[in-house]
Amino acid sequence: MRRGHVQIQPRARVQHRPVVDELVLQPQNLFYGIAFSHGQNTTTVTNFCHQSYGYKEASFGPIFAPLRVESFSVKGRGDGATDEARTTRREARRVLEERARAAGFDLVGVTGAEPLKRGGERLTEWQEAGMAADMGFMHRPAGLLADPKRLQKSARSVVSLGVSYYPGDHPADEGGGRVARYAWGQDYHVVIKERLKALRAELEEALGCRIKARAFTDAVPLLERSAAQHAGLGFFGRNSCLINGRIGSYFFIADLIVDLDLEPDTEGEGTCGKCARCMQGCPTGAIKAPGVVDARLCISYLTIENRGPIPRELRAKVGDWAFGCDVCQEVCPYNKRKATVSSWPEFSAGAGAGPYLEIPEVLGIRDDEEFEARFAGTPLTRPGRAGLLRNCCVAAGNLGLGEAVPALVRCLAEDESALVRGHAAWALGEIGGGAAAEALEAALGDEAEASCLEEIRLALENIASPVGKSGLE
Ligand code: B12
Ligand code: SF4
Ligand code: SF4
Repeated sequence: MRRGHVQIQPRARVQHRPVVDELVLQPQNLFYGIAFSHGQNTTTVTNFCHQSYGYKEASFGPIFAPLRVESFSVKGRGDGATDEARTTRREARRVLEERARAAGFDLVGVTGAEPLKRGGERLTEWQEAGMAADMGFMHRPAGLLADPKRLQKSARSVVSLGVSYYPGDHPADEGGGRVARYAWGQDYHVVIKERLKALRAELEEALGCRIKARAFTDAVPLLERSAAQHAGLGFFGRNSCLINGRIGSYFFIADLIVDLDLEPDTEGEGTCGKCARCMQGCPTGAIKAPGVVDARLCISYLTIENRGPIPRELRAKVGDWAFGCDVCQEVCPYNKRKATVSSWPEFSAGAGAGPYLEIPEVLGIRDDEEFEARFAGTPLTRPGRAGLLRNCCVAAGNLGLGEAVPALVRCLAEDESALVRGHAAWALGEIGGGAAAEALEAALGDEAEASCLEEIRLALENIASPVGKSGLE
């Protein structure tokens, strides 16, 4: 909706009201909007829209003395764009809902572009406690991450959209590296952005005006969960995920920051009640308090954003997760009852890497080119080749995967990345057996990197000791 103002003469009956009220139009009037007076003779209408769209009202916060205009004649025609559609924020909100649903979004909500105060405060506490780990993009000041206007100066509303990615559950006993559900299919950043761009174009057409918008999902420094909660998409669960009473929490949040005035939704409400299953079930104890996740301990961080080694003391707890983690969502009663399979084919298991990685195959990827060819277009490129191989080493070690030993031996001997060699050594130490011990002994003589030498020594000690091994060749 374009904004502008139009001068009108308060010729007929103009009643002063104590609160902002709607503008009741006579058929001959061209604009709807909020009227306020400038002294005796002039009244200005702002946020108007064209009558031909048939909107009945437009209400706004009190700016000046509010008026109820029951009849008036229009002197000017606003910003002159007479052919452009202008609609009230309520109607624009209705159109948004309709188009967003047609585009496949499961949840639609709107909030104003004001700073997210509570979210910003909680973010600051989280950062100060060191829980942002080394994610550079999460160390930005709360004033930036909590303020949509820092992303787009002309922002008036934040449209928050939810799209279910739930692809079903992991098949049992596949013995591979487990992939979190949100990453089974194609790269959601790309897929959703395309639909957001199309949605914006559709809105421009439907509303007959140009819309300045920033469209993104999980890509820009904004507290998306906080904005989505304000926009009514759901409530914060104890696992810190946003939960929607109708579809649970397996959904992405996508945003359109726009220069439109849209009627905002009421905040999302709900409760975990007495449940604390996620806090009890988290394998690493990462949920430190209700709604507070320490990224340093979270398997999702350790296997995706972390560029360094997975701390030795946490490796066993990572289990077979090779990319991300769903435990705190799997145990959630909201998901058990409400999760329904995504209607977006791009997020199905067949569209990307699927629920499990074939560990020996991934461990055989020796260079970035091959890695790109295998995983391009999926979220699994995020940790990079070395990061994903590191994760597969840990999963192999925890699964006691004898069939991965030859690939691990090659990683230890040949891989250019010290991160991979070190974790391969660890995995061989966990799996144990003659071939693993032999490869570790050989590597002890060949390895130059201190951190790897340490891993090799500890792995040999682990093999020598009968305690603490998770499997045998
Ligand atoms: C950094 C990040 C991570 C980090 C840190 C996670 C975390 N909990 O902070 C790591 C890598 C661990 C991670 C993991 C995951 N992530 Co992530 N992540 C983000 C990112 C980029 C920022 C999150 C953030 O701001 N964290 C800082 C903390 C302080 O913020 P917060 O957890 O949102 O906490 C808010 C609440 O405390 C809230 N709040 C305000 N008032 C109140 C009141 C109460 C009572 C409570 C409880 C909370 C509350 O305000 C805070 C600020 O918004 C967002 C995208 C984005 N730009 O927002 C995606 C995002 C949160 N991630 C997402 C997903 C899908 C995941 C995973 C499920 C992926 C996976 N399967 O492995 C896991 C879930 C782990 C978990 N339990 O959170 C989705 C979540 C969708 C949803 N329905 O909630 C998002 C929104 C991406 C997207 N656009 O869809 N993620
Ligand atoms: S994603 Fe996994 S590790 Fe992270 S908080 Fe949830 S259960 Fe814990
Ligand atoms: S598992 Fe229970 S406590 Fe955790 S988010 Fe779900 S309902 Fe809330």
